[in-house]
Amino acid sequence: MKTNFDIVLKAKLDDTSYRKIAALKNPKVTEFMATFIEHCEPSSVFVCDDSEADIQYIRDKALSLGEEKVLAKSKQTIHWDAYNDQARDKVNTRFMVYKENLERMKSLNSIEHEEGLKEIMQISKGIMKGKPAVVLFFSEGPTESPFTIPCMQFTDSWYVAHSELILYRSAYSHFLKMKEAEKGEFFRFIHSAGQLNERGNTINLDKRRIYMDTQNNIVYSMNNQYAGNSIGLKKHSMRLAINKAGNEGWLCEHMFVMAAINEDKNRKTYFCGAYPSACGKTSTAMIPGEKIVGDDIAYFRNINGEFRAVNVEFGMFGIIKDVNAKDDPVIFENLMKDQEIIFSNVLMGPDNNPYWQGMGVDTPDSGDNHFGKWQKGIKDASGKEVPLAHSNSRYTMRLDYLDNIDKEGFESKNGVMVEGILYGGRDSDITVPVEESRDWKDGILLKAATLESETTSATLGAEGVRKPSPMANMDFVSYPLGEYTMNNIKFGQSVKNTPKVFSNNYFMRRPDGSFVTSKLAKRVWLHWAEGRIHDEYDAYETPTGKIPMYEDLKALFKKYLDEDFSKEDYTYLFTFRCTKWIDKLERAKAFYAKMDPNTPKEIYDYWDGAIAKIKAAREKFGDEIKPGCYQD
Ligand code: SPV
Ligand code: MN
Repeated sequence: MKTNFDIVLKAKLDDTSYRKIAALKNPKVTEFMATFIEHCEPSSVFVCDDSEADIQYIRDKALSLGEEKVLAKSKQTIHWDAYNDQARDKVNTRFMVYKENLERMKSLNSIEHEEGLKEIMQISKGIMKGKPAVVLFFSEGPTESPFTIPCMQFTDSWYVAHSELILYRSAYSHFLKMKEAEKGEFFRFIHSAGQLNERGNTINLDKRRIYMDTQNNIVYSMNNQYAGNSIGLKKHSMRLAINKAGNEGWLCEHMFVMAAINEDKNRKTYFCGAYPSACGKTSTAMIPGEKIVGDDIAYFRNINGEFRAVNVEFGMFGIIKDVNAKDDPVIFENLMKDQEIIFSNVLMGPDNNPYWQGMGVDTPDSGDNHFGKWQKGIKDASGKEVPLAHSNSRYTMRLDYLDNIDKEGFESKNGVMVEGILYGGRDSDITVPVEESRDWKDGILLKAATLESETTSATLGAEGVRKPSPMANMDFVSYPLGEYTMNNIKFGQSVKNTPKVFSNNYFMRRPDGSFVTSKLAKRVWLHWAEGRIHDEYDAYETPTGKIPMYEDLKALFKKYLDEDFSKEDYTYLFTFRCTKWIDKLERAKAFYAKMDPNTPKEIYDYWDGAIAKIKAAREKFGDEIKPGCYQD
């Protein structure tokens, strides 16, 4: 260890922590720690290994420092973020880009590298003064596997540390075992919640910055606490991984991993799925009767020619709004148990229990929440009524608490072989509930790249506006969209068992505005896709893919939901709407042109080909083509 680093570390680490770092014999770890100890000036630094004792130390510290409070059930805790720190700060999240790449990264929120570094170093100078900090080691994906990305987190938030210990696999021993050649290859995260008020919340939100250096694999996150801003291992790491994957020929996707279970046929088929927020991602991963591997982030690798995926995470950071006994029985039941869960930004009632919107129980009229002392009807400084919990309030929980977890897939070092990919958007009148793509490229360009979500009454602004959301990944794609889309195409074509690609849309409405099917119908669409993968159903052609036949769906509705699916609903749901599809493709073209002016011509040519095909179909069969009435 360099002597000056050694002096810095010895001044802030006790003997045990110092020995843990020395044992790693990793100069990059030492340098990172010493640099930010000197710069951020924490009062001490605790080094966490993989032991239960260390993890308990962190849980206790989050409580004694007031970042979390114990709830009525003693293993459950609650944490509040500042009133204006309740979601990802998109404006202040930027990529640090070297001058020569600024043009290429123009449409992604970027800052010139030197300028960004100067700003973030200024903001973080002495930011941890008087606060104890902690250093932790994690793995994205299973440890010691072909998927592993080792990560190091340095933070002064013990809530962040605690959350990460629930959400990721601890990997101090992985770092211990690293071979010399591997020691420089890991992601580094430095975070500070900054100065706190008496409630333990970040004061200097105007200086909230999240700066990502994808070239050196470091993320600097300052003056925030909301997990999407503070937790290095989640969306910061994801942006670094997307870039790394692009350079190395694999993929990091904003997807769940799950297994569809066909009991009659005794088979298990793995699916991954991307859905923009509020389009059914978690509820698809949690369909009753199926099995979950992960709900948010997946890595895909070609392993011996197979398309294989892992869930990057170990836990879930789920939206709690509308989780109730009826709609999400498995999660709800777990949230009611006395087990380790961090509730964030919900209400702590007078009985010290957590309460949230859409919980399906009577909720108290007062308590403590992200606003402070809360009473029903209370207004914030801008005169807006404060709800009992924020709509982005969450629970942080290990996945292996769930009894529908697919242990085999969850624990597999080589991931699972994926046979189906689902891209699910939200629109009330275009995309059919399930449609299979002709091939992989068609899937990426017509299903993934054209994904859209429609604004609802729950979001600000006008209702019914279609917002493009390619691969449901736009907030995290860390290099130009056209290149990323081409890498998606290439990856699927590089494997032997290219998965089948399907689109989903759970939100088709009748002209009177009512939904055509119940929330449970997603199980039927999934099982039709499962059957197609195993060559079981015939399908009708459409200009954009293949759709189910009525008799097959009728049988599936009966089998899985004991419902009689009517021919009228089928025809309405699966009608191909030519003009609407043409408009959708035009929106995708405009979005790509805006987001990446260098999008390859190949992509636009493909869409123009699809548009020409739909126009020809419209000529021949009319604007609305009923299922079975289209021919190529
Ligand atoms: C998402 O917004 O996609 C999330 C939550 O999974 S956050 O951690 O805020 O990104
Ligand atoms: Mn997510």
